[in-house]
Amino acid sequence: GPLEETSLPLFFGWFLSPTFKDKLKGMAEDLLKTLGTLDAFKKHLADFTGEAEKEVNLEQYFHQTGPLHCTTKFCDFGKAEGAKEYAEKPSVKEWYGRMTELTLSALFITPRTLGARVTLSQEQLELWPDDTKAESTPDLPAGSRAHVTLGCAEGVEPVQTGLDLLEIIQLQQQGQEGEKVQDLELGPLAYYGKGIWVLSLSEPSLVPALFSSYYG
Ligand code: 2AM
Repeated sequence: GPLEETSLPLFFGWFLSPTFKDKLKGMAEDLLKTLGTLDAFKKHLADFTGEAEKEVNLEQYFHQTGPLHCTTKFCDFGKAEGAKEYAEKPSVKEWYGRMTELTLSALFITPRTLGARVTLSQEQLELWPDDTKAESTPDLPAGSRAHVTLGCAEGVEPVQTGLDLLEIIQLQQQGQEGEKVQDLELGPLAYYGKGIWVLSLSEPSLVPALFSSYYG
């Protein structure tokens, strides 16, 4: 019936606690501010502008709306493959409405997205969907895509953040460490080419988050 048809959310995920949300946004703003001043960034400005001469204000380049979260399963109100199966998983039912602590291990910036990489614990991996093998990168460990979208460039959909992160992890798995640019306050900053910048957090940030769902 109609109730059943509308019972699945847009997505399931971990929603960051409001207090930490501001801290994380502050970290990202600081990084954007610093990156914009670096000669190394200016050298590769064309990655962002398409033409080397143009200026870019990184602090106004990315936009974010809605609650900060780490998507576990995109359900699209039931239209996404595996949505119903995911909602019925015992681990999903067990964890629903409960808090966990997410580990943020890096911040990344690309010409498309700004995000934080989330390193999942074994327990948290139980909430990761099984269908990730269907993704374009089956050789990466489960949960590689876990992230928080902190912003998207004009015209870019948030789904892109996870794809950008997968690209970064794939480069790292291939043995690329990126070109080390500088040690920032929070850790080393590296450039991976094609406008990809990664700040590895020397001390991972622990974020309280609530496992729940979003109906939009
Ligand atoms: P995000 O997880 O990178 O932020 C609503 O659109 C939410 O679901 C967003 O948070 C978005 O990206 C995520 N999302 C949208 N489409 C998706 C897809 N095909 N696969 C995984 N996550 C998706």
